[in-house]
Amino acid sequence: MKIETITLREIHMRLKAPFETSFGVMRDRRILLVEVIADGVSGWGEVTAGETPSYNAETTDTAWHIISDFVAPSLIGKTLAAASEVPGLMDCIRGHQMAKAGVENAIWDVEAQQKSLPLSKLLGGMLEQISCGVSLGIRDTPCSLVQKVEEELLSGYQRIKLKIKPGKDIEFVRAVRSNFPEIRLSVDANSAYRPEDADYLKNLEAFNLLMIEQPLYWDDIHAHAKLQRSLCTAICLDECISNSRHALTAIELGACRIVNVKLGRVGGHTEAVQVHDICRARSVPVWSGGMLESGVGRAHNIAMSTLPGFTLPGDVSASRRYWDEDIIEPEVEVTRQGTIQVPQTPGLGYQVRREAINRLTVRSNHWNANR
Ligand code: OSB
Ligand code: MG
Repeated sequence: MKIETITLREIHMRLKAPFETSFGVMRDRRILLVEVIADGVSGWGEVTAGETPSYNAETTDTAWHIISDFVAPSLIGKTLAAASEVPGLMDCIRGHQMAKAGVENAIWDVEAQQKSLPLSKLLGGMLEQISCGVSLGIRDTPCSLVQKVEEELLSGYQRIKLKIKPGKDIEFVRAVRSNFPEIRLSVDANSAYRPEDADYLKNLEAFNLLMIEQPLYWDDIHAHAKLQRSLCTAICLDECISNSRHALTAIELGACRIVNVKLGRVGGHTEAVQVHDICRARSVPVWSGGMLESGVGRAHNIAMSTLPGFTLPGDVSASRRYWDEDIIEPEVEVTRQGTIQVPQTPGLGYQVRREAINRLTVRSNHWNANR
């Protein structure tokens, strides 16, 4: 396939409700969308960077810069046999996985359509429905958190993840666990604790958690290995894993027993499949994280979640939990059983709503091979 045009757009979308994590509050999303046309076929990808460099080092603006000045110029006009060749063409760009993933994933959408395959099948996925959980932001009181959990359980979600930070942790988890003794429950600290908190974190062991996600430094696998030795509860790494070598390191050092796979964080579908394969070969379960994506990023997460190692419910939930109006149709819906039906039509399997995207666009950049 020949990369004929690349279009980069920034769209603004307001979340239905603010989402609070240990690193801050997210409400007004500035999302980059990438459209690639190759051999006349249009494919879409989403950059999952945040507005601030607080989850990892990337932001909407760094991704704009890296795509505009390096990624798009290195791909425009190139002829590829497959989307899996894209990482090789971007070898000379260090880091910036989220920027690169937005572009690479659009090319995976193109390849799937060219081959008349659902993207899930092209990636090697088997599942026709995936299991869904929800990630709940930090709240003011344990009581309001319990109410929110109840609402999500009534919708069918199979696993509840609570965001925590020091002081907004034990009492909140205790309240949820005592009201719902049987549910699959996990917590995510987004790096809010320090190795000295190891004894304090042991207080969480009373709540039969499925996992504790990324308790320590965003970039320190060794610190997590030491902590995992002192905890019975499984640690799941998110921020620490930027590629499949990190996943291997973390597993071999005993830094985690579960891995969160995020397409943006690891640089796209090609690397995500490799993370999956390394974990699966070592019987380490994986699941799809989320980054408050629009429908485009969500559709990519759904396709990835069909690989056989995705044995735990992901943070992949219904469009309506995030947006008054999503940019794909149909919107992503979750069944009463807490599953998403994987589309079986070619490519992403959802239509991109161009008129909505045009309305939400605040700036764009365009590359054309013939100009
Ligand atoms: O750590 O998983 C995380 C959102 C923004 C940044 C980091 C994280 C999250 C979530 C939300 O947990 C998951 C979602 O519902 O998209
Ligand atoms: Mg996380």
